[in-house]
Amino acid sequence: SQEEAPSTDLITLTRHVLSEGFRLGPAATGDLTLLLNAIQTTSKFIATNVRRARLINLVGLAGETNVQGEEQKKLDVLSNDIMVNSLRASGKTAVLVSEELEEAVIIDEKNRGKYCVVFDPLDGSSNIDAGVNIGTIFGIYHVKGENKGSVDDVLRPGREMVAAGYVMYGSSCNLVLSTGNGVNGYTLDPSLGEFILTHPDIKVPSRGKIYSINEGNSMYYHEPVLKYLSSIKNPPSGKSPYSARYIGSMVADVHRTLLYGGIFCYPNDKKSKSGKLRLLYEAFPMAYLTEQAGGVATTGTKRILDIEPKNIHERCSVFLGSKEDVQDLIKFYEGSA
Ligand code: AHM
Ligand code: MG
Repeated sequence: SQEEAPSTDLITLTRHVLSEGFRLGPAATGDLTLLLNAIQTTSKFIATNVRRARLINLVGLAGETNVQGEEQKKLDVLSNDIMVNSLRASGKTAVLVSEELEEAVIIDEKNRGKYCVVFDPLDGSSNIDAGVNIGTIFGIYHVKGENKGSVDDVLRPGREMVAAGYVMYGSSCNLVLSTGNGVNGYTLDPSLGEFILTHPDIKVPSRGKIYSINEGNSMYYHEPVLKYLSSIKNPPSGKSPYSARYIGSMVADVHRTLLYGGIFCYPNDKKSKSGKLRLLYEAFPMAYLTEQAGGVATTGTKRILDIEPKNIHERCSVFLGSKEDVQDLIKFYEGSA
């Protein structure tokens, strides 16, 4: 068999984002490209630390408790520090919101730019010690008008984001990004230290065969969720039931959903009245990517991207994925199924 010649025309993330900028013409200042460059660098740095964690004793507790009362892992703390430092130093940000920090960070005048970044520096922390996929999730807003940057600039519906993405630290390091013009996936080539376009124009299949939910919470679920789950597990004769896949890392579960289709759920229930996932830096970016890939993202009764946040760490119910699957779920909430 003939070996394929290596490509001599690599499309790196920076090249790709720059070409999007050309599309915008003179309106593009290049600031978003520079901001995304800072995010790429932090991703490579975090990826390196995740990979070395077991060797350099970063696994385990940092001895601090974060806003949500959870114990912080060393890698969480480190990843948060890496992101805050790099985003501040980029000179392109005005407000930062991190899952790991109780208050929003307002950037000092000297370093201030026009963008606000909301992020979960290392999501899926329960999976760290087992070496299972974890990730970084981020969303980007432009400050309102000529604002200097305040919490108000991030208490806005997710549909106003100018970009969103995630990085998955797994068998390879993948960065999936949307700047409002579809979704693209890039894979880190460790030898080049560059993210290379490997998954252009990701579209979530209109229907899938997989459901993804922590079914251990069933006893707390509301009626529509129970009925929906029953419908996909007990289909009319002749049809196959759905397969269950649940990693417990939102980035990995959403990544699979975007590529293979199906539905990812983290509903609110009788115990967790608002659900578990955080609106600003978990639900919004993933809803943004899902819609940009042609899928649907809902709380069950409302489009996620239309929610008006009241505080930076609020939570929300999440169902996202293939259009037809999520629409089936919505019918149970409407009582029309
Ligand atoms: P974290 O921010 O503390 O890591 O929690 C978020 C994670 C998501 O990645 C994942 O979808 C969910 O929590 C899993 O929760 P559960 O263990 O309740 O199923
Ligand atoms: Mg998280």
